Amino acid sequence: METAIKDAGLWEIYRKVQEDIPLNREDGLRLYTSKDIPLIGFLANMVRERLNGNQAYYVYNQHINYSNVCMNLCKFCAFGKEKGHPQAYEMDINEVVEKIRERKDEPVKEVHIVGGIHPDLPYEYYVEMLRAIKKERPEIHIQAFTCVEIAHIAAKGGKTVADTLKDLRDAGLGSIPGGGAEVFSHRIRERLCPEKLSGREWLEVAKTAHRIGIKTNATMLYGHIESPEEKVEHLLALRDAQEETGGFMCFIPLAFHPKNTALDDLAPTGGIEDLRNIAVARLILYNFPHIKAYWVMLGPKVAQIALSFGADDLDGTVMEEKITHMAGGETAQAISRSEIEHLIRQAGREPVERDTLYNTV
Ligand code: V47
Repeated sequence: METAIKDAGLWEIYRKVQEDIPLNREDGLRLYTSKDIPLIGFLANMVRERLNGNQAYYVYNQHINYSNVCMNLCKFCAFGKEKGHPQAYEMDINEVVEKIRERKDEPVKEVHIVGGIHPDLPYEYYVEMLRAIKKERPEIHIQAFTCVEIAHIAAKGGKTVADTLKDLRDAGLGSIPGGGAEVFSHRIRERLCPEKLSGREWLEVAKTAHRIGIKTNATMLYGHIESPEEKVEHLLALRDAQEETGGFMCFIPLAFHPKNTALDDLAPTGGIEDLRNIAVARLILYNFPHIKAYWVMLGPKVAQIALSFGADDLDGTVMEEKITHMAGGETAQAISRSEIEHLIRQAGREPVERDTLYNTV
């Protein structure tokens, strides 16, 4: 093994991994350009097992997308629609609560709620939505509104991000999902999502949440026009933010799905690319407790293999996912608890059902 690692030019990285020394930009670039995927997986697995042993987590959750109306219309997104578009929709609060009620006899621990950047929904809509969900199902953890939505909600209310987060928390917000980070690079944002919150602003919202005690996740959308340098910069910026606040729970590399988007001439990601992005994230983000292989985007088979390439979490049962499926995702809409546990056991890992904050259920 040691000879293979030396021959692959990964010796220095192996030594750092063994000694728990943070990898630097050059290491990141080497990992993104090396052809030795099994060895990169081996290195990432060392970190994964040091942090999470043999455990692989999943959560019994439910997704609700309250509206797809969006002013940003990012080029990589097939979900967002302009107001007035025939496929545009928005749910009123009763409809959102009805979605919660439909699953009330199931042991759902988390509801994951995201939507577009809606031009007219008022501040109170978001606050009331959380309150109404908590009234219907007080014990459920609400993971809602990406950092991009939080900044938008704050602007709607004429409030600071910190005050908005406090209002949302008082109404029932438990934590914040990792969406909207995309790739922080100016070049990418200019070309793909010029209307969106900048990378710096996204990080500022996340850190503000952490400072008032709200945990968040982080993502990176890969497989479009990004370069290895831009991905490494993205990961290092997240790592630095985590050094400051410690408020990130989990990092999720998101595999770009091109169908029905303005980038539909691009090919979907391959399995090797998916596994590499999981592994490099695990290796660079030493201070992130968890790396999620989101089965909805990776497909259950690649997600299962990812459990040996740095990932320790498969997300959850999900139910009714729209963002990936509108972009041509062919995975199922939901997966049962026994199917997830089977995937995990077959990978030689021990399934652990968790709540959103990674407490064992
Ligand atoms: O922000 C949009 C991405 C994100 C496409 O925090 C696309 O645990 C692929 O962030 N192909 C939303 N991706 C989803 C998300 C998420 C999902 C699951 C768990 C968590 C978590 C977060 O989806 C968006 C964007 O980056 N996205 N369009 C597409 N065509």
